[in-house]
Amino acid sequence: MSNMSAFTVGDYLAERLVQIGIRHHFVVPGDYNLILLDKLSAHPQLTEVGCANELNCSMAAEGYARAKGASACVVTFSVGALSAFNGTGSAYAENLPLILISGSPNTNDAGEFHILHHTLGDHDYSYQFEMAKKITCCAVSVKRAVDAPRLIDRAIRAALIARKPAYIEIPTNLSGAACVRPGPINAVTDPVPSDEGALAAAIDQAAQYLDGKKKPIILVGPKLRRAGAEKELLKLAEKLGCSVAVQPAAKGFFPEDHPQFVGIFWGQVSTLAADSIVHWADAIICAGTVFNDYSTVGWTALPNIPHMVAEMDHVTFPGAHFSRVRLCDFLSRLAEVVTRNDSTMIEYARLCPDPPTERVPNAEEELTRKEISRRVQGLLTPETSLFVETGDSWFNGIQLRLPQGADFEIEMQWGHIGWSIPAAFGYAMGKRDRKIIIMVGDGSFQVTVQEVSQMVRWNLPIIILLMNNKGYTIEVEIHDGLYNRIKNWDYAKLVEAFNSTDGHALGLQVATVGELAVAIEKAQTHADGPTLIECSLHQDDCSRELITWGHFVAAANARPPTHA
Ligand code: TPU
Ligand code: MG
Repeated sequence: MSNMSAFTVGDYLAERLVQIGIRHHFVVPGDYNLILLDKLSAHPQLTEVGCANELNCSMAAEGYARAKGASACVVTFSVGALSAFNGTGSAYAENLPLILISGSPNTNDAGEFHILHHTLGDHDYSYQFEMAKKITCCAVSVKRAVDAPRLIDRAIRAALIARKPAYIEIPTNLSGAACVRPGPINAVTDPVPSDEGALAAAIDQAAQYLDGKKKPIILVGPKLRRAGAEKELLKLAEKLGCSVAVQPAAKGFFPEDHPQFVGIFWGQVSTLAADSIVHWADAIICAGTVFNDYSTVGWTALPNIPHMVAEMDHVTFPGAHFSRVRLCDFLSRLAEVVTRNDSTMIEYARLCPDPPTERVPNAEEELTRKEISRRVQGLLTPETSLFVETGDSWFNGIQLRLPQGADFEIEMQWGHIGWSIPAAFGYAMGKRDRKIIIMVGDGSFQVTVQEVSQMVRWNLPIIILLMNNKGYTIEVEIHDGLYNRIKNWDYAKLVEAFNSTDGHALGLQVATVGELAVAIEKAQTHADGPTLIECSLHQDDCSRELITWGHFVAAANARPPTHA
């Protein structure tokens, strides 16, 4: 067999990616990764998806991991990888196993003290690997083909177990080097089971914690889905019969049409009075929660009673900690031992707000944020996946009522403006049957707009609702200055520029209630490409929640140093 047809390092990697369920790999080519790209795309089950730049490429992979459970982003050395680190950071913050793969210099160059293109111009080529270690759960740098299987398997396994990104660096002259074939994939994918002793002890402790408590409540956080524990949580909730509040980044992880759903809990900007019932409770079962400055509204909404926190692989109580307890095992075992206590539901029925009365405006009225939300609400079906971007879109999206089956995607921990465009594109490649809607602000859209061209290229009927309030309004509400004003664009025309001679993007501009209605109708029938609806809004037309939240986050940012 000639060396060209032998099984190679690149083939090994391709096979492993396919075995963990990846069907698309997101790429930007460069001479350090070209051979690797040839090998990956030669795999019959892998489809190469080109992106316009590496920032977007990494964010597209981040979105694909949301849809498929794992993803791969393949870039060239330094000029590519350093941009892709941003989406990798997002995957770390958002608990998604994104495999970042970078080509790197020929193995001979370091020893020969060559100066190479795309590098810092020094003789040390280890810096990218060292940087990658900080933003992944496992970084490996292949130096010899013989090490590749072991290192590739180690990185992929670490990512899947930790639900974090991993980094694999492969020199340009090793991707095509001969390599052994992979063994069974179970060795890479088998989960680490709970420790039986720790699990049993944690369940005992939980029973003790709940003993004598009269008003238990469940609070669901963003790590619940990443741990694959949504069903188990539902089982526990129904057994206990208590109220279930959800953190903003976990919206949709507990069905919003369920009678026990009591709203999104984030302090003063909570929906459906979730804050009142959380504050009334005397025991909080936290499942996959993240209390950061945003979800606690500038530290004003931390639960102030001792609570237990079940994390992806451990549980912490006031006074006790148990490692190697998987969230799904803990929740389903707890469901078997708890006794029903629906006191928080009885109280919630007393205090929950009545549904708001809806005003239907006339067609000729000026378009408002409220009207856009009303229209998006009407678009939501069980097949919808709604992406909401950093900005007032977070607050508008969180207010919506999700029907059963509708999916809600938000990147609240990393909070990179522009994330929603490439992430929704990547997600769409992984889940072609979903009806995808993006709510995004003008400032965010300007960051990653190029990836609309991939939606055009792949004929994806994604609906983009662009809230054009002509500025960085979320920043205005935190701290205003001239820097929050941005150049206005003709967004509708811009997306149609991506069509060139063969695309089908539709760009529409609306400024009245009636125009929005017509545009939405057009978008719904436009099946062979994306539709962008540019919604013209008054600069000050923003949600009550954004103003309140911005006020408290600004106060948290402005705390003077406690140590001189
Ligand atoms: O609805 P609105 O006007 O708040 O949204 P828009 O227009 O998208 O503005 C977002 C403004 C914004 C900035 C500039 N939100 N957060 N930032 C800070 C920021 C800067 N750079 C990145 C990559 N991410 C950020 N979150
Ligand atoms: Mg804006």
